[in-house]
Amino acid sequence: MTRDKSVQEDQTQAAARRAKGEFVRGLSGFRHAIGDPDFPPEPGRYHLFVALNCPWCHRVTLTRAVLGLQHSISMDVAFPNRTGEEDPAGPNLWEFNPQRRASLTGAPLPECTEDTGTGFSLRLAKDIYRREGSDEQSVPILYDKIAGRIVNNESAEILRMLNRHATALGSASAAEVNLVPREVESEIESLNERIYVAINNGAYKAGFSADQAVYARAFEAYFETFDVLETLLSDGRPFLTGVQFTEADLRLFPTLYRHDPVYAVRMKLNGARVLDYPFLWRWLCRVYALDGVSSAGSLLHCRQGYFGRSWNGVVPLGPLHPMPYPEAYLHPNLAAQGT
Ligand SMILES: N[C@@H](CCC(=O)N[C@@H](CS)C(=O)NCC(=O)O)C(=O)O
Repeated sequence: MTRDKSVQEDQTQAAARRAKGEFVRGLSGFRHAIGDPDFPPEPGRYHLFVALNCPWCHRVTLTRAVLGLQHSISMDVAFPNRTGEEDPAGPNLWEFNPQRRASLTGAPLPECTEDTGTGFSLRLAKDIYRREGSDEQSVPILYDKIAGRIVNNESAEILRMLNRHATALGSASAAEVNLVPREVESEIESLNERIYVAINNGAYKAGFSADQAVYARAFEAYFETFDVLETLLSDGRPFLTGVQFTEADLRLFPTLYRHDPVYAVRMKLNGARVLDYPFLWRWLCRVYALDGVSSAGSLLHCRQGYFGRSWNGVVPLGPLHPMPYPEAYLHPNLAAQGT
């Protein structure tokens, strides 16, 4: 099996599909790897630029946390809302600006930082790309502070290189963690593909496409895959491939974490809540409880970012029942009764 379909979207007739209203995710341009001769694995050398509302960044911050790399890979966090129309550089750009205030709280977000990675205190993610002659602007970015270059901006690949080189990169984990154990590698690959197409990217296809039929197909595939995963977990296994938490779980988590409080409304994925699926809900709570997971994401950034960019920018206050999120993830027994 080629790994491609679990990494990036099929670009066949992308322009024509976009013209008809379909959201088609483009390709990431920087595809070097830690471990290439130019990018040796070393503690303290690499840096991440992320936004905590972005689910592709979330899988990278989760990997960094689960592998114990927080102290050896530094990180900057952009404000969850992009620049506005009034910005001299233009709208819709990721900005490193810890002074900006969240409309939801009226206060700055403490996780947000300036650019501390390039040495130039750049304001925009776009400026980091511009220095290399690229007109991309996406996060996450894996950056080499010694060479002063972008290594890679494709999250699926960043995950694999952090996992492969965790020890050489300075992992502080006492036990060696491997997110892609050989015994279940092919199971992980096929789960990754299904989850990427129908769930991770499927959520965007549903929420960002301007075509009813494209939306309806994405909606259907998304919830069909919820059913498949619910059935998989219904034999009582704690994680998707068995007893061990793997990359497949890690890649499912950012979407499910966002589903009830954000995607159900913002991505028009209001068919059901994760809370309605007893096994998936318990799985979500189980992953949330793993060391480093709760602090690798922020629902406040998610709500501020997704809703601040939609309609009139007002952020919905719920859900409040059966209780607010993310606190709900500390309560596996809130789930509907299993069969
Ligand atoms: N293939 C990339 C996709 C990353 C991506 O789409 N990031 C979004 C944020 S969620 C972004 O920055 N898009 C650029 C933009 O919208 O300007 C990855 O998985 O790393």
